[in-house]
Amino acid sequence: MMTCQFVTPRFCNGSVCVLLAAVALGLLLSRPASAQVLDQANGHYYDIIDQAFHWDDAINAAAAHTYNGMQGYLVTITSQQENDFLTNTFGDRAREKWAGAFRTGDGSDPNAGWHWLTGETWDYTNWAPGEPNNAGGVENRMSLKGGGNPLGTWNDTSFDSFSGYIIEYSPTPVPESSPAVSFGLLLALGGVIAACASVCQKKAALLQEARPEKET
Ligand SMILES: [Ca+2]
Repeated sequence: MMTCQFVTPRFCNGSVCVLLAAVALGLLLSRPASAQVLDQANGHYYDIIDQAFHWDDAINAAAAHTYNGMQGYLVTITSQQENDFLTNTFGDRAREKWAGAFRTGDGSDPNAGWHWLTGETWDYTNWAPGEPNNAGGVENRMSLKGGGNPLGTWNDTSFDSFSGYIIEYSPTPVPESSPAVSFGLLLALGGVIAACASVCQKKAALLQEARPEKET
């Protein structure tokens, strides 16, 4: 009897095993290859990742990529030329992909308070019709809009949505201590402190409940 290294022998032997192995290999080979592409206009390289992350996690995932000594970061789209390059290069794969943009403020004006993670100037936008709308009062991150909208248009969405992302690599250093980045870090730090305080309060309450009454 043939054995199969891909699934347990109980469910797999003979021709079934060969078929499943071929399917597994086909799925592996059909995955889009990761490949950096050069935008001749600005000298930057780009890559696109379909695996979905929360926005905050996508920042770290992008930073874990390197190419020719350049560290990746979530794409910053600062011109019509760059936006067109991305949509022409990646086509529909560019839909619902994170970019490195976030909004500060209370969101009463969804167009106000946007920043690039790199600290680059926010003076180009390509919002989809009706966006940004801060739907539900929770949309303060930016991703490329999904199907049913013009390709390459933008949407504000919640940071805890799941999306793939586009990586950008720049041969020149990305500013690391710009006001926008510092503010973003302060926001993140504030969130961590608030979360820790909440956990500490809950632990204190549990300890209080668990503490036996003093004998009198
Ligand atoms: Ca929106």
